[in-house]
Amino acid sequence: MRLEDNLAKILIPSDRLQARIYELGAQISLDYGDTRPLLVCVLKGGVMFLSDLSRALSIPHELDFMAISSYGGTRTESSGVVRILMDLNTSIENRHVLVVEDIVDTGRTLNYIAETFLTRNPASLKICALLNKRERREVEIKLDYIGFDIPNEFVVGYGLDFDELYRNLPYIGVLKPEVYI
Ligand code: PRP
Ligand code: 7HP
Repeated sequence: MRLEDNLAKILIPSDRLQARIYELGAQISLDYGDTRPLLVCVLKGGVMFLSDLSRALSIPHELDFMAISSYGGTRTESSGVVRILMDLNTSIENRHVLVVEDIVDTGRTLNYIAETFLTRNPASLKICALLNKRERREVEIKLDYIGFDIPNEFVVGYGLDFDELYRNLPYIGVLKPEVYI
Protein backbone atom coordinates (compact mmCIF):
# COMPACT_ATOMS: atom_id res chain seq x y z
CA MET A 1 0.00 0.00 0.00
CA ARG A 2 1.33 3.41 -0.99
CA LEU A 3 0.11 6.17 1.34
CA GLU A 4 0.85 8.72 -1.40
CA ASP A 5 -1.95 7.23 -3.54
CA ASN A 6 -4.49 8.48 -0.99
CA LEU A 7 -3.46 12.11 -1.46
CA ALA A 8 -5.41 14.55 -3.63
CA LYS A 9 -2.36 16.86 -3.85
CA ILE A 10 0.75 18.09 -2.13
CA LEU A 11 -0.13 21.37 -0.42
CA ILE A 12 3.32 22.34 0.93
CA PRO A 13 6.37 20.59 -0.49
CA SER A 14 9.31 19.74 1.72
CA ASP A 15 11.60 22.52 0.46
CA ARG A 16 8.98 25.22 1.23
CA LEU A 17 8.42 23.74 4.69
CA GLN A 18 12.12 23.73 5.47
CA ALA A 19 12.66 27.26 4.11
CA ARG A 20 9.83 28.65 6.26
CA ILE A 21 11.05 26.79 9.35
CA TYR A 22 14.49 28.29 8.81
CA GLU A 23 12.88 31.78 8.71
CA LEU A 24 10.87 31.09 11.86
CA GLY A 25 14.01 29.85 13.59
CA ALA A 26 15.87 33.05 12.70
CA GLN A 27 13.01 35.25 13.97
CA ILE A 28 12.59 33.27 17.20
CA SER A 29 16.36 33.37 17.82
CA LEU A 30 16.30 37.16 17.45
CA ASP A 31 13.26 37.57 19.69
CA TYR A 32 14.46 35.33 22.55
CA GLY A 33 18.21 35.97 22.48
CA ASP A 34 19.92 34.75 25.66
CA THR A 35 16.73 34.05 27.66
CA ARG A 36 17.11 30.24 27.33
CA PRO A 37 13.50 29.54 26.27
CA LEU A 38 11.78 26.23 26.87
CA LEU A 39 10.22 24.84 23.67
CA VAL A 40 7.24 22.64 24.46
CA CYS A 41 6.26 20.06 21.86
CA VAL A 42 2.64 18.90 21.82
CA LEU A 43 2.78 15.20 20.93
CA LYS A 44 2.41 13.49 18.69
CA GLY A 45 1.78 15.79 15.73
CA GLY A 46 4.31 18.46 16.73
CA VAL A 47 7.31 16.19 16.85
CA MET A 48 8.69 16.69 13.31
CA PHE A 49 8.21 20.46 13.47
CA LEU A 50 9.81 20.71 16.91
CA SER A 51 12.89 18.78 15.86
CA ASP A 52 13.45 20.85 12.70
CA LEU A 53 12.63 24.15 14.46
CA SER A 54 15.06 23.33 17.26
CA ARG A 55 17.83 22.76 14.69
CA ALA A 56 16.94 26.09 13.04
CA LEU A 57 17.52 28.02 16.31
CA SER A 58 20.90 29.61 16.89
CA ILE A 59 20.28 30.32 20.60
CA PRO A 60 20.56 28.14 23.72
CA HIS A 61 17.17 26.56 24.45
CA GLU A 62 15.61 23.56 26.17
CA LEU A 63 13.00 21.07 24.97
CA ASP A 64 10.14 19.39 26.77
CA PHE A 65 7.15 17.33 25.68
CA MET A 66 3.52 16.92 26.62
CA ALA A 67 0.77 14.67 25.36
CA ILE A 68 -2.87 15.66 25.11
CA SER A 69 -5.91 13.63 24.26
CA SER A 70 -9.16 14.90 22.87
CA TYR A 71 -12.24 12.80 23.46
CA GLY A 72 -15.07 12.00 21.11
CA GLY A 73 -15.26 13.86 17.83
CA THR A 74 -14.83 12.08 14.49
CA ARG A 75 -11.77 10.66 12.76
CA THR A 76 -11.07 14.05 11.19
CA GLU A 77 -12.52 16.47 13.75
CA SER A 78 -11.52 16.73 17.38
CA SER A 79 -14.24 17.13 19.98
CA GLY A 80 -12.53 19.94 21.80
CA VAL A 81 -12.74 18.06 25.10
CA VAL A 82 -9.10 18.00 26.09
CA ARG A 83 -7.11 16.24 28.82
CA ILE A 84 -3.39 16.05 29.64
CA LEU A 85 -2.07 12.49 29.13
CA MET A 86 1.58 13.29 29.85
CA ASP A 87 2.67 16.50 31.53
CA LEU A 88 5.97 18.39 31.27
CA ASN A 89 9.05 17.28 33.22
CA THR A 90 10.12 20.88 33.71
CA SER A 91 8.70 23.54 36.00
CA ILE A 92 7.76 26.53 33.83
CA GLU A 93 7.59 29.05 36.67
CA ASN A 94 9.59 32.13 35.58
CA ARG A 95 10.56 30.43 32.31
CA HIS A 96 10.06 31.78 28.80
CA VAL A 97 7.82 29.13 27.25
CA LEU A 98 7.21 28.64 23.53
CA VAL A 99 4.53 26.06 22.68
CA VAL A 100 5.20 24.36 19.34
CA GLU A 101 2.17 22.88 17.54
CA ASP A 102 1.70 21.32 14.14
CA ILE A 103 -1.78 22.72 13.46
CA VAL A 104 -4.41 25.00 14.98
CA ASP A 105 -7.90 24.03 13.93
CA THR A 106 -10.75 24.86 16.33
CA GLY A 107 -8.17 26.32 18.74
CA ARG A 108 -9.50 24.27 21.65
CA THR A 109 -6.32 22.26 22.27
CA LEU A 110 -4.09 25.33 22.42
CA ASN A 111 -6.62 27.26 24.43
CA TYR A 112 -6.61 24.51 27.04
CA ILE A 113 -2.80 24.34 27.08
CA ALA A 114 -2.43 28.12 27.34
CA GLU A 115 -4.96 28.38 30.18
CA THR A 116 -3.26 25.52 32.05
CA PHE A 117 0.25 26.95 31.57
CA LEU A 118 -0.75 30.46 32.65
CA THR A 119 -1.73 29.13 36.08
CA ARG A 120 1.94 28.00 36.46
CA ASN A 121 3.32 31.57 36.25
CA PRO A 122 5.74 31.43 33.30
CA ALA A 123 7.85 34.55 32.61
CA SER A 124 6.24 34.57 29.16
CA LEU A 125 4.08 32.28 27.06
CA LYS A 126 4.02 32.31 23.27
CA ILE A 127 2.70 29.96 20.60
CA CYS A 128 4.33 28.82 17.37
CA ALA A 129 2.07 26.89 14.98
CA LEU A 130 3.25 25.47 11.68
CA LEU A 131 -0.23 25.42 10.12
CA ASN A 132 -3.19 27.70 10.80
CA LYS A 133 -6.65 26.60 9.61
CA ARG A 134 -8.25 29.91 10.51
CA GLU A 135 -11.62 29.15 8.89
CA ARG A 136 -12.31 26.43 11.48
CA ARG A 137 -11.60 28.52 14.58
CA GLU A 138 -14.10 28.24 17.44
CA VAL A 139 -11.95 29.70 20.22
CA GLU A 140 -9.94 32.87 19.55
CA ILE A 141 -6.30 32.34 20.37
CA LYS A 142 -3.30 34.57 19.70
CA LEU A 143 -0.64 32.87 17.58
CA ASP A 144 2.76 34.54 17.87
CA TYR A 145 4.48 32.67 15.03
CA ILE A 146 2.68 31.03 12.09
CA GLY A 147 4.29 28.91 9.40
CA PHE A 148 1.46 28.82 6.85
CA ASP A 149 -2.22 29.75 6.70
CA ILE A 150 -4.01 26.85 5.02
CA PRO A 151 -7.51 26.28 3.62
CA ASN A 152 -10.13 24.11 5.30
CA GLU A 153 -8.98 20.75 3.96
CA PHE A 154 -7.86 17.68 5.88
CA VAL A 155 -4.08 17.58 5.71
CA VAL A 156 -1.55 14.89 6.59
CA GLY A 157 2.21 14.48 6.66
CA TYR A 158 5.12 16.04 8.54
CA GLY A 159 3.70 14.83 11.88
CA LEU A 160 0.01 15.12 11.01
CA ASP A 161 -1.90 11.86 10.84
CA PHE A 162 -5.06 10.23 9.69
CA ASP A 163 -5.76 7.12 11.75
CA GLU A 164 -2.14 7.31 13.04
CA LEU A 165 -0.64 6.99 9.53
CA TYR A 166 1.03 9.53 7.16
CA ARG A 167 3.06 11.27 9.93
CA ASN A 168 6.34 10.29 8.22
CA LEU A 169 5.66 12.03 4.88
CA PRO A 170 8.22 14.86 4.51
CA TYR A 171 5.59 17.27 3.06
CA ILE A 172 2.02 18.40 3.83
CA GLY A 173 -0.56 16.73 1.61
CA VAL A 174 -4.34 16.90 1.28
CA LEU A 175 -6.08 13.59 1.91
CA LYS A 176 -8.62 12.48 -0.68
CA PRO A 177 -12.06 12.89 0.95
CA GLU A 178 -13.08 9.35 -0.10
CA VAL A 179 -10.41 8.03 2.29
CA TYR A 180 -12.25 9.37 5.35
CA ILE A 181 -15.86 9.88 4.26
C1 PRP B 1 -4.24 17.64 16.46
C2 PRP B 1 -3.12 18.67 16.39
C3 PRP B 1 -3.48 19.66 17.45
C4 PRP B 1 -5.00 19.59 17.49
C5 PRP B 1 -5.56 20.80 16.82
O1 PRP B 1 -3.93 16.73 17.48
O2 PRP B 1 -1.86 18.08 16.60
O3 PRP B 1 -2.95 19.31 18.71
O4 PRP B 1 -5.40 18.40 16.78
O5 PRP B 1 -6.96 20.78 16.84
P1 PRP B 1 -7.85 21.88 17.57
O6 PRP B 1 -7.26 23.22 17.24
O7 PRP B 1 -9.20 21.66 16.93
O8 PRP B 1 -7.87 21.60 19.03
P2 PRP B 1 -4.62 15.30 17.59
O9 PRP B 1 -5.70 15.36 18.64
O10 PRP B 1 -5.00 14.81 16.23
O11 PRP B 1 -3.44 14.42 18.22
P3 PRP B 1 -2.01 14.01 17.60
O12 PRP B 1 -1.16 15.27 17.61
O13 PRP B 1 -1.49 12.98 18.54
O14 PRP B 1 -2.24 13.49 16.21
C1 7HP C 1 -6.33 18.13 13.41
C2 7HP C 1 -5.78 17.59 12.26
N1 7HP C 1 -4.98 16.51 12.06
C3 7HP C 1 -4.63 16.25 10.79
N2 7HP C 1 -5.02 16.99 9.74
C4 7HP C 1 -5.82 18.06 9.90
O1 7HP C 1 -6.22 18.78 8.84
C5 7HP C 1 -6.22 18.39 11.21
N3 7HP C 1 -7.00 19.38 11.74
N4 7HP C 1 -7.05 19.19 13.07
